Amino acid sequence: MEKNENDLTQEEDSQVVKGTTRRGFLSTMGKIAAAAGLLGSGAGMEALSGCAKAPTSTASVPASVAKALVAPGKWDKYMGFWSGGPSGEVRVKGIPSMKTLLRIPVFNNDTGRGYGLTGDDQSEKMLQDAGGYYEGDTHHPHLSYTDGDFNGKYLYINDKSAGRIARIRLDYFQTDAITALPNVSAVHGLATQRYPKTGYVFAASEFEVPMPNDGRDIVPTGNNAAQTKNYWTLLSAVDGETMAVKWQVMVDGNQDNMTTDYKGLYVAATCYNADKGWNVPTMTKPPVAWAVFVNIPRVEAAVKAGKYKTIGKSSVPVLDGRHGSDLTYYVPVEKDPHGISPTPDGKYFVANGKLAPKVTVIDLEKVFKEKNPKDAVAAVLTVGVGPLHTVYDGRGNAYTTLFVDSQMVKWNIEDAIKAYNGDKKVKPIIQKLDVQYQPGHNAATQSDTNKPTGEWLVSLNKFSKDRFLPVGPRFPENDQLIDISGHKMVLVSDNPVYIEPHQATIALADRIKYVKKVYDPKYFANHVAGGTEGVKRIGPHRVIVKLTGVAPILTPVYFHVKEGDIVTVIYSNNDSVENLAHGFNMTMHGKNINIDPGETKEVTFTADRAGVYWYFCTIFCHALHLEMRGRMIVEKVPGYRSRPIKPNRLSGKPSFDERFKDFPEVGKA
Ligand code: RUQ
Ligand code: CUA
Repeated sequence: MEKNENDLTQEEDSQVVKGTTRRGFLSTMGKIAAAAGLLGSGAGMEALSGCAKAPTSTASVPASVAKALVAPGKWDKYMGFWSGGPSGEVRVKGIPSMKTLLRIPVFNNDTGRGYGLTGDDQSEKMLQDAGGYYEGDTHHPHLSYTDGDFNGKYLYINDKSAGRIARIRLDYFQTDAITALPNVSAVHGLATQRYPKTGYVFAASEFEVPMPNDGRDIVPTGNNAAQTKNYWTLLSAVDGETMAVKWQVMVDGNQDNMTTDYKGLYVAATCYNADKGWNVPTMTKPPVAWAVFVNIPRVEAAVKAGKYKTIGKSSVPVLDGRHGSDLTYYVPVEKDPHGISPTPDGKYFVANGKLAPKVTVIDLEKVFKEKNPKDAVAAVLTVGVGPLHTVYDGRGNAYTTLFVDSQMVKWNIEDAIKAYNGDKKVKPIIQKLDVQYQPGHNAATQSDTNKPTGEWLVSLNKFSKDRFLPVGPRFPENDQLIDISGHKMVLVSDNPVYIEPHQATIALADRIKYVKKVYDPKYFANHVAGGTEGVKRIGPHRVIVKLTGVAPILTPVYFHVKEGDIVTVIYSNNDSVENLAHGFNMTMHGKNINIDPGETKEVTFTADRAGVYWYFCTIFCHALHLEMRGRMIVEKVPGYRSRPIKPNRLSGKPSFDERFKDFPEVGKA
């Protein structure tokens, strides 16, 4: 990273400790925390502020900090959905407390939740059917809509690592569908139709590839312009209910982020790398790229009229939306625009310049109408260096992250338009607030709807640097909570986060209205009723074990199989009590699942070594939770070549490399 004004020298650092720089925030926070009773003693105070003496108790708790405290037993007003980057998951948070409520596995393997390759059969199959990858890169979570506001049914998320999108049901908060898109290699931007409802889920593919990508268009001499000229990206539309791919539009450039309007007419994607470069100099050379608008009704009409092609083995209609098509409209934006989002009044899209210190306001009344797309630009405003994403408070103001400047800038949309039109009196920029450090996305309460509440803003900072106790070379990121209810933004809290959220979306908790706390067993065709448990051989090497859990009783407590049997355990949690989950772990077979109350799950493994293997409950469910266990007895089969015991399991050799030579021996440090 280049050094910027927010990187502190040692001298500045000591000033911070004394509270004499603008970074005196640290010690201010200490006073606040002490006054709020968050720190038990002067010693705690010392750790936070670096002051030897505890401050006097005259400091009062700022209203913003007090407002963000959610007392024990109380609930947050908002529910936020965070992506997890290469962790492949989605996280659910309470806002303003910033407490993480749940992690939802999506494109990953999660041994805690028993999801994926080492988990239950259904999630493993879902990932297998969508390409067979057990990792993903989640960036952009978007909720489903009715009439421009969240309807609480679904959350959708992209996978940048394999051209997939997934859906999470918001009754059970679990991933229920993954769609692999044809002809694309990476989905970055994702957006849901806001009106009249979702409707379509749109996916913007980022990395250009030959179409189809089957070995054609490969120039033997390696990376060169002649080769990349034949690469393309597609903007895909998926039905949000059936998760079927409906159509794809080929566009120019490579797509980045995307968004939809509040009338159901347009989806637009920003583009960087307008000239199809293949390395940093060639990708960043063009001074202007664009936001490409796709006209949804026109595409639908073209599909109906059969004006499309198909690519390779896929039967999905692909329409040509490259320059010159009447399906698309390319609005120029300086320089390599990144984030794009609709103002809540439905009038504009704001595109953020990334490599230009500017935001571009695009008038939605003028797209597809002005002959020259340049004339659809309502304003260009210089905001600061590295603008990436913009959100709104519903009072006419926008908040843009400045990655390089490490700031959040608040600006007024109509004033920006007036200034652009020559009004010298207006000052569109209201405030710049330092954030710690390098923000990517931001998220504000209900900002993604036509009913923003303008209460809280979160800055999703990519670097935390000096903000937390050191934990080795892997730093947490820093999500900062900011009060935006007043004229000025006020920083309220720092929150360390694990790798690596991109976007978040924050809904009033009452919008997420279908939440269920137990499963109804009748939805499971394979439900195991009490009294029907048992072992059944259904083939020479195929065994089904029906199991039930009712805390703390597991039935059966043992079963016999033969070496080489493929065993499927069907486990019904027959506790119908809220919050009473069981786990099922088959020792030394690499499988663990969770079964929530009322739920039935299946897990399949090969009993490939004779012996006794205990299975046990992995969720602390009862005072006799430890006793909730049983045995799988695997009988020897003469001639069967069992799974070998790996030698390193006996030697327990530590991993070792040169860097540990410096590590002090215990007692000698
Ligand atoms: S995009 S900040 Cu996917 Cu901005 Cu990450
Ligand atoms: Cu069931 Cu622990």
